[in-house]
Amino acid sequence: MEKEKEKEVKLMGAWFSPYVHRVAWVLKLKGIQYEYVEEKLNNKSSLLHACNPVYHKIPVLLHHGKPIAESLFIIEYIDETWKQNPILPTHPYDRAMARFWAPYIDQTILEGSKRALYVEGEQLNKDIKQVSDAMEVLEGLLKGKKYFGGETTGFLDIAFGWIAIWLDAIDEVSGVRFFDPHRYPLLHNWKNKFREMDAVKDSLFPMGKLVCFFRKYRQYSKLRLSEATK
Ligand SMILES: N[C@@H](CCC(=O)N[C@@H](CS)C(=O)NCC(=O)O)C(=O)O
Repeated sequence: MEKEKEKEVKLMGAWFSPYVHRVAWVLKLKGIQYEYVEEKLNNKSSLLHACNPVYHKIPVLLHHGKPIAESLFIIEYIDETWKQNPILPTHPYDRAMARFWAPYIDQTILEGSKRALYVEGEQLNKDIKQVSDAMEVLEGLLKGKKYFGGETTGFLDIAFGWIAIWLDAIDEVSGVRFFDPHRYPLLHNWKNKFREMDAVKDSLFPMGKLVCFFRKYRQYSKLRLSEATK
């Protein structure tokens, strides 16, 4: 019966998306079987438009045909639906903090470092400062802990996991060193441990593929930006 229920899970995503991988990591950590559907973001399917009519973005999780959008909400939904290997902290205070920091890091580090791939001048300096301030926050959150979740990985480890994989590729393509291991030694240790987790190890792809993707993204975004400012 339980197995039948598990088969009803579908994840719509794109291979390069950190938001999608974090959902896939949770599904793997909990041992939930699911079907993965790769979306073409330059030619989105009618299913994606129907499932996420507000943002039209991936990831979308379908459970028994019901769509859920936004990666952090999807993770909470999975955690509440399948109780094994809990992801969210148990204490209400820790849960509130996890819910506070996860979107903050998306808005600061994820969006800021991605933008640094194509902006220049004052905006680039602003983004570098925004990312490095938030990296300091992360280093602080790890003080006295093995993982963001404490002794084991939890919601914030999953939410920040992309940093352990994507940021090196962004550094290489942007030419900005966002992740300096000497400046963030705790984060550096955490990164190595995170990449070694079974659920994560299985989903790693060659760094060259991501670097190539970001090079194209950089060219495309620079072109769009220059056309918009003409
Ligand atoms: N806040 C969203 C962000 C998702 C997101 O930005 N997805 C990107 C791919 S990495 C997307 O679908 N972009 C398509 C678009 O913007 O049209 C989440 O956490 O799920």
